[in-house]
Amino acid sequence: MFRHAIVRRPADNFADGLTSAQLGHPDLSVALSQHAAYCRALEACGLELIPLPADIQHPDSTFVEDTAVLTTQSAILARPGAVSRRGEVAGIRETIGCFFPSIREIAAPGTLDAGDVCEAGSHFFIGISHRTNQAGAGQLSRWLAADGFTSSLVDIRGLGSILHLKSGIAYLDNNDLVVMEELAGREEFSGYHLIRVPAEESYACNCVLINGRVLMPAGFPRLEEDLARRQYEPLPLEMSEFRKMDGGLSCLSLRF
Ligand code: CIR
Repeated sequence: MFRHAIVRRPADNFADGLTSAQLGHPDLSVALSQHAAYCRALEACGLELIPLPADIQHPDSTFVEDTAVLTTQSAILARPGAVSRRGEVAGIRETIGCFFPSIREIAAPGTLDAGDVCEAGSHFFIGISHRTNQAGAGQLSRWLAADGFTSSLVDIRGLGSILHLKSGIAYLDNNDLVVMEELAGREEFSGYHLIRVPAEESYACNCVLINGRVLMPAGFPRLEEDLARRQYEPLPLEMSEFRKMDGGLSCLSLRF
């Protein structure tokens, strides 16, 4: 059960953020209305929003999920792999300070983008990516173990198609794991019920279960039907402008 969500509206220079997607230039006004609709959806799921002001110093700062791993026990601040994103963490530290008495952090030489961290009940999958290195993953794994959580590493560096582990998997409930085709055969996921997402719908793997609803990107009918058939309640949201910046749906909020 989540109660809160931290969100940060896109800054005017949102389009100057990092991206490898070749989907064109994002339209700020469309991004703002998609962001507003996303916020309304979070509220409809019963979450109280903690809205942060746009941060012009950090064009990628709307992707708040990457800055911290929040568990039922503690908060671990990330150390983003992209230098241009490191400064985003300070604002999040301040925001979560009043909610989490103990805050830990990933330290150099470790790097970790929390978009590489997928919570699956009491287990966490940690992606080793071009943003998250072994040192960062190892530190996180030790902090999680101290709180009684297990974790395992999933190396995604060979997959050119995804930025973060959570671009390709999402844990829902009851051992159900949404997974992109390229990751479906991985040994790491063999104990789960896999909800396989066809290649043409891969972007929709990044969905998130919030208090009974599954927020997912709009325009991916096969996954939407599959989720509905499994008694999940999909709530599709337009994400086109965030996708242009390599952003998934989950990375627009930090839920706890
Ligand atoms: C970046 O490259 O860091 C941002 N433009 C997108 C980050 C998206 N984060 C995520 O999917 N967890």
